[in-house]
Amino acid sequence: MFTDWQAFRAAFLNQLQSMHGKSLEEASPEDKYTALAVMVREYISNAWVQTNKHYENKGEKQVYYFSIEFLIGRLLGANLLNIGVRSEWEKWLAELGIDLNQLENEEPDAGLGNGGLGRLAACFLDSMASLQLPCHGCGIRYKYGLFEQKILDGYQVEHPDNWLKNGCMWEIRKFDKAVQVKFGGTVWSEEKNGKLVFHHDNAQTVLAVPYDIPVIGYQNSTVNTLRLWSAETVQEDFDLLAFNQGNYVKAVEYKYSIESISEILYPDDSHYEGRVLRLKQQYFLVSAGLQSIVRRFKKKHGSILDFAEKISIHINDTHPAMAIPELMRILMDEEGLSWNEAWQITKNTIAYTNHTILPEALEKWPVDIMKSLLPRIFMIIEELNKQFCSHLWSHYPGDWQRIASMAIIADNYVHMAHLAVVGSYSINGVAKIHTNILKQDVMKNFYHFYPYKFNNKTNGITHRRWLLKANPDLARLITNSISPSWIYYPQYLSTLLRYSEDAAFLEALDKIKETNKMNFANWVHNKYGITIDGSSIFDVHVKRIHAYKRQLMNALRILELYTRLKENPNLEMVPRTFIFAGKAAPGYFLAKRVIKLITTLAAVINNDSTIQGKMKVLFLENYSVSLAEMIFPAADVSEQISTASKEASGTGNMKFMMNGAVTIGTLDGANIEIHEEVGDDNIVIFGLTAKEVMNYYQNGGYRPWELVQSDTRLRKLLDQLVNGSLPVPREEFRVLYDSLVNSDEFFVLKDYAAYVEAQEKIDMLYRDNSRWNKMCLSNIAHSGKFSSDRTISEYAIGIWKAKPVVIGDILEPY
Ligand code: GPW
Repeated sequence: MFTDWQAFRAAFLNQLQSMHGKSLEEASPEDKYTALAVMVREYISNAWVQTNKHYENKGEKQVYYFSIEFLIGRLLGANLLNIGVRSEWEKWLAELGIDLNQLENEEPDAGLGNGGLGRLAACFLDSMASLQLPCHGCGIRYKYGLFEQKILDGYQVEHPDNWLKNGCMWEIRKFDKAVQVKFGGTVWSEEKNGKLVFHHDNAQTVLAVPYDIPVIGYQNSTVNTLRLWSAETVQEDFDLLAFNQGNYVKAVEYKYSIESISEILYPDDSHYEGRVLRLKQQYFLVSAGLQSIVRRFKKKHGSILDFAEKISIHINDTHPAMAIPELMRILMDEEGLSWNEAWQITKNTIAYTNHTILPEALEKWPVDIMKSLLPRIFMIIEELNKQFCSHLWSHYPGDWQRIASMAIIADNYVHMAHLAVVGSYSINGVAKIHTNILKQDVMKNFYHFYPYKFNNKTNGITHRRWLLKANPDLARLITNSISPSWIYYPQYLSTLLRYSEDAAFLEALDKIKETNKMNFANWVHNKYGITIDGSSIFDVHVKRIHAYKRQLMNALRILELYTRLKENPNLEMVPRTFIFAGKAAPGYFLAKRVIKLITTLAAVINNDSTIQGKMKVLFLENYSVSLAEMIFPAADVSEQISTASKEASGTGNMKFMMNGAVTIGTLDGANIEIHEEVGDDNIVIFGLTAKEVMNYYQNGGYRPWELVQSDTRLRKLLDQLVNGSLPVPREEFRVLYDSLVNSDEFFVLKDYAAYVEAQEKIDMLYRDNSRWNKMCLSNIAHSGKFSSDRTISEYAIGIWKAKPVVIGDILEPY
């Protein structure tokens, strides 16, 4: 710890000089950012080493969280906060004429994820370290993160996200810990001393090099590790090709083909694409991760037979499900265990979280692709499938239909969710309703067979990043009112309820929201030149653009409101600012058209002076973790309007709630549990229930065209999409129109009237300022349940059987 400003100043200036050869006056903001990041790194380096030592010496169970995505965002601010020096250093920097916020903005926003699934993994890491749990992340170091979104002429345009171009300040390359991963080739076996020995010939070998990123716990000296793997050529392979055969160009091509494995993050969210490179990424991650875990385990422990007692491997959805056959392979082919020994260990080591019931997101890989890319892995899956099916046969003799519906390999595909269920000891959904749908519907046959494996773990978010860091004024008000205990025990937020009738407190809450909204409005003005009314309702819909999330329903209601306002300029309404942000997968045509519809509405409405600024529409470019951190604190209304049953949980809903926004939402995902917490008076719920939706899917009976025929208001509204009244070519929105009128798979039209009514209720509630403030307070006070600390404690106790390891007070600068 620096004793005073002088010491801090000397260290900072010294860092600038030694890293960049510059004085304070000469240094650029980026120079200052990197200097500060190095100071943080040095500050925690001892604790990082000590944490690993403790874990090795204590011999407590270790958990590895495997995820194809970690949407960690910027780390400087969060790290300073968790170390516990943020306010002090901020003050000291200010005395040097430096704005810490500005330095934080120099950091590239690590976008190694698409949306909820990847951000959940990042929130989990923060909670694991803050709860002093020996849990680590295992992922891929994509050279290019999720594309950068620009809006050009109202359309989404994708640009590569070269986030590593100036290096990453947090990673440490560990070349000595590299491992080899094999693809292709042929596998053959021979019997030796009564055992089958497998040989893998002519495989392509890829070098997996780990880069470690520290994960710093909240003021507790725990520094865990996020290990990200990068693909490189084995040097000798490259040399052999290039020099021995004199084929330099071929050698370079070869190098690129290998490195392509960790080149880009696939931009699909809740949708899989059966691309070979994606399969390669998945196997690369699990093989590298498992090899390094087994190696480390063997260094410290006696018998590999104890593996499952000492290690849990958690797979974040099915993307890392090949961890199951890969662990089998390592245990049998490399450690010499029998099939049965390996199987006992594997199925007691792996735990699986399912994040969706959307059929288009359930992964399945063509048998022929898997067979040729991963011959040994496919063999193991085939054997697993054989044994599982015969096991099923003995339980359900003659019930072919049931067995076919549960097989791991069926119709020439490997069904990854089936593999994950069979090969793990725990399967969890991410919100109560989602787990119930898994048990009763999507995985009901599996639930019948393995009832003991299924459990629920409702998602959460880290309140440190999403409240303490993102909304410092609100955090201060809370701390001053109820003590800082909520930071360690977020459930204590409920003690805020004693201020429900306290006018001064509610006033303070109101002021903070007002300030956050003004700051946000200023930022919008500077960036887009658009003026928004800080006293209007900030109605926010931010998330991936997806048909089931129904941004289209919101857009339709905006169009209708605007039309009504044009007809009646004196329409009674609280002015509203509709704020959208989110990326569409580059190949998702309908989602991209929805963006164009929103930007078109924005262009028309924002430039129409006749409506006296009562409405504004914004589509903010490039939704990312750092943009999200600005938006949530400024939101009044949280749009959570997915078709019931489709959103497994949602986590944005929790971030809004924690920042005092009121939810307008369907009874879907975690909205249901938010509703349970805050009660009817503090949330606006509307629309079909999951039961009703699923009943329509199973039994039919919803005919959108009939609804449109019988409802003049809907017909008029939909006509506006295609009758030339919007300033776009006439056919521009025909696809949206058709998707609604012909099938309306996501019940936009069916829920529309209820949605409009719910929005009118919001308008009415907002007019009663003191009532609204109480609603905000209730949401904040009940948000403790949705801290990922609660979620991770439940995983640790209920699934991993992992215990905290106390490191002691050793955070030291040098
Ligand atoms: F399809 N989710 C996501 F299940 O963000 F794999 N990306 C994905 O690819 C999938 C799920 C997958 C989301 C869910 O849509 C969301 O409801 C949930 O809150 C989040 O995962 C975290 O559990």
